[in-house]
Amino acid sequence: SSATLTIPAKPYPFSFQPCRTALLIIDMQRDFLLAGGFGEIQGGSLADVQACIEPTRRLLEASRAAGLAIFHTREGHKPDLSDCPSSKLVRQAAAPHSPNPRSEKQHKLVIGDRGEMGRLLVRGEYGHDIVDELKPLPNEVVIDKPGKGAFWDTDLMHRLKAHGITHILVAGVTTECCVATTFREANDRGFECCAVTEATAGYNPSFKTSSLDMLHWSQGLFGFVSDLQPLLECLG
Ligand code: TIU
Repeated sequence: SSATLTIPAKPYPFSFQPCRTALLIIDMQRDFLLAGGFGEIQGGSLADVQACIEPTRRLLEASRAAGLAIFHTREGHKPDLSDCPSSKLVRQAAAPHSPNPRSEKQHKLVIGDRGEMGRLLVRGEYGHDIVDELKPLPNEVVIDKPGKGAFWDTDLMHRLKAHGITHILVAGVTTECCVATTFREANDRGFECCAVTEATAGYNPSFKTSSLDMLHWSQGLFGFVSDLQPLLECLG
């Protein structure tokens, strides 16, 4: 609809037209949310990130009913890892040809290694796909991205423009990593963004709090942050 909706938000109310607004759900993949996945291997708290699945499902349902454009993203790489820079591999664990020696502190498995849900963060693998609760519908956009930010090396910008999108509701995992990076990229490209508190989570609670605080600090440095309930009431 072209009516303007307004919800309470920090630092001040967020107004948007549903026909120009997308729901962008970042990386709600098994590899980040379920046992045996990449997130758990990185040392992430699964209880924290799993707590945002149900709120995100409710937000997705309300957004579908209100006619918002729905965009999902997945972080991952080609099977030959040609799109995974060595910087990304070696920060997690020593890559096969890295000049850096492997340290005890690094993780046992790296991107592309075989985990319990297939090769970690590799496209086409079971673990790389979105959890059942949030499975995309055929008319929804799925962006496969090699980086943390969803604009880097993807056609997300063009897909949003093709839908006439000016405003974005942002959900997903992890708040401190791919959500914050994408939010900042979107702000630089002129999109008005609002993160939804219950529909995002990180691998420890203080990272989530700080990440959201940074987004709206100083009269909206990068954008807005709202709670789920007022948004559901406003969309419904
Ligand atoms: N989706 C996302 O945030 N990817 C990550 O790698 N997250 C971490 O917290 N590492």
